[in-house]
Amino acid sequence: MAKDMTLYWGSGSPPCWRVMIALHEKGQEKSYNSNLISFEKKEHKGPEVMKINPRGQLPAFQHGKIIINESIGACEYLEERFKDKGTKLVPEDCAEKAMMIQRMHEGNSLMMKFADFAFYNWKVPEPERHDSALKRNQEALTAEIQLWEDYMKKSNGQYLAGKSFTLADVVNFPVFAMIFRMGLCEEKYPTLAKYYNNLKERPSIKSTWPPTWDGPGQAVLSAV
Ligand SMILES: N[C@@H](CCC(=O)N[C@@H](CS)C(=O)NCC(=O)O)C(=O)O
Repeated sequence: MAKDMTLYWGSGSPPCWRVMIALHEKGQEKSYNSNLISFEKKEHKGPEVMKINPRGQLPAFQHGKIIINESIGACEYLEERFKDKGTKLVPEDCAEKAMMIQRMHEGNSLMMKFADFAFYNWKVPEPERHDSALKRNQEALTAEIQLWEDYMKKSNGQYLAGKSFTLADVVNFPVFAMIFRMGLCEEKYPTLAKYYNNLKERPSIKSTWPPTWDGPGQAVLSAV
């Protein structure tokens, strides 16, 4: 049967990975055309992707005539569209649902602080760099990660929001996986490390693990 879902994705991109995890959790792993795109070759700026996502960004996701490219939106769409299939990713209970929504969107803050820190050396030309800015970015990221460590202590390192695996985990696990890969110290953040090590064995996560992540990443976060 022809597949009516298509995902263009890039290896190691947390926004792409979260959509893949959602597809797998909702039992749709065999129901979509999976197109791995090379960032290095700038394929994300090619006509196929631009037709779906005019920003030339990944993920680019289409289901029939519906296009939904924003990764968190695509995850929410999949949960809604395949409500009765696979894992239920949104809790019934109102308070648990509120916590899930809160944690899901709070992940943006983690992503932004990670980007400010990690991209500073890569994007700012050397003569324009200041130690004070580097220090400020590092302190902001450390405080942010400590906040998540404290959240996780309350849930004993199991899931980000409540007693079960939810959209909060779908959206944020790829970000934690990326920061541990980039050298975040497991001993310093033991509860987050427990969360990361438990979930990396989950079938939806294991089977969608970024293919370019076979070796260790650049250890830029060891000081955080
Ligand atoms: N808001 C988007 C962000 C997507 C995004 O930033 N994708 C990056 C890869 S992680 C990308 O395609 N970057 C290439 C570019 O912006 O040209 C989402 O979450 O879906």
